[in-house]
Amino acid sequence: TRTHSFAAVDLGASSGRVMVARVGPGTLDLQEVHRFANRPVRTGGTLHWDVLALYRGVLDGLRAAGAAAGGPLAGVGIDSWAVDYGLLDADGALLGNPVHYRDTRTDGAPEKVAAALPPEELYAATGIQHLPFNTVFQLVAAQGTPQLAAAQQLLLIPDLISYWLTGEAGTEITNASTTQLVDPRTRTWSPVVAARLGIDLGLFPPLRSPGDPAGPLRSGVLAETGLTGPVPVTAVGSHDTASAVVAVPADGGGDGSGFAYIATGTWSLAGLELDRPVLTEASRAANFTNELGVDGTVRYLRNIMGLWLLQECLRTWEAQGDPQHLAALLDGAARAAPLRSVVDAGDPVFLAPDDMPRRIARACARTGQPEPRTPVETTRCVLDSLALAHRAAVEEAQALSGRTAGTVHVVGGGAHNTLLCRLTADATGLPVVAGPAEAAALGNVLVQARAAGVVGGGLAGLRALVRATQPLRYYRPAGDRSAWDEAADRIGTGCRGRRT
Ligand code: LFR
Repeated sequence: TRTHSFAAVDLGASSGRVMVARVGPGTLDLQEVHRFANRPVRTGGTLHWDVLALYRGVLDGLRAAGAAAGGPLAGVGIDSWAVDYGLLDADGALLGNPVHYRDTRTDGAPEKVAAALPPEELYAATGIQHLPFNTVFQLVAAQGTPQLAAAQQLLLIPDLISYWLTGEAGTEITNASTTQLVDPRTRTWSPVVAARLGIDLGLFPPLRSPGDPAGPLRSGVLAETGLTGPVPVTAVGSHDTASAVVAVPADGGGDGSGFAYIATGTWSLAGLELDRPVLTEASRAANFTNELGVDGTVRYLRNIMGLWLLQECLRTWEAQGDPQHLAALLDGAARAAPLRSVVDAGDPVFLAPDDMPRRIARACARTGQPEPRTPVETTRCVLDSLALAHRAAVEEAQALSGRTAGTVHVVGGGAHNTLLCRLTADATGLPVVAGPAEAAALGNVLVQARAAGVVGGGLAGLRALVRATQPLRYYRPAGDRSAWDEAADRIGTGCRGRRT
């Protein structure tokens, strides 16, 4: 059988990569062809994304993709982190560098929004968890700035890259849902929310769904990358988490008990796939989100601070002249005393870039636990805390949705982290299936390949292809579950969201 080569552009908070996959019936073979750093830049007190450096990385990656494919490229798809955007003027020129969601410009914006639209109503209309950096808060924070006044169009990050590659503008729906301006029941904009907050929905180009054409690469892009046209760009689940969930290797044919997933990386996104949103007050209180997924699904999940906690520790130690090797730290952490101290991995004190080991130590002290003193102890504290937060999210998602999960799938970069996977199995008391690590890129190419008619089927069919082709690792839960209950009690997260 013939295979076709598709390129996936996957932009993460710390690095971007371009991957090429050979896809055909029974074949899914992914290769990384280019990886580049994503280094935010602070100017004038504002933290920005260096979006032109990212675009250059995309162009370099597409050139490498063409070389690796050794034939025509059958398509390109783009996914990235959510919520952030660039503004364009009437000529389509970018107005300023997109602002990073970890920037402090949204301080005070949630209070301003709440005054115009109470959180209960905002949740009932959008089903999106409260994260202080949601696009609504960024837009309200930007109200009155000359840049927003001059803007004719708003493009979310993957849509901006797509626009530069093709000259055609659209708003992909899975990522649009993270703006907190979309109604998850109708899967279109909520005019009521926008009107109440003074947000002009006319800034957004028309909505697109995963699988929709997004235009061919422009001739200038073909010339710059050495690719032979035409090369179609296809809308995929352009929110990286939406693409990652497509590639969860779950067995659709099961016994009625469903699966939970944890998409790991800078964040851990832990929850369930549903066919309709849960918009109850209990769900809001537990801060669960109803982001839109591929094929009409809902990603019912909670954001957990994720491996950002560890990345930011590594950056701090390095800056303090005490650089650490991740492999050695994880080795040490695996042998360190378990559950000595834990922190709430959902606590917004960890959101902004800053001295992470100190913030972790202080959080431990505040809750009457021993402060981790060495990098190994801090690493163990982070991983125990993440596993504890994974457990809470998996359990509460089931309780709030009335669905059950018999397996936990860990996809994304954390699937390589043996200790994190083992602790997640122990904490949840459920078997963990770890992999694929490059779930976002795989979900990206699978949606393209299906749109091109190269593979068929619904999500179950795409997932069967992932299961049959990608290496996976299995972890059986072990140990004493009551130790995790006791640790959760120390930080008061054991029953978060189950209180009403
Ligand atoms: C993960 C992710 C999360 C989103 C966060 C910020 O990469 O996309 O899903 O909440 O980044 O955009």
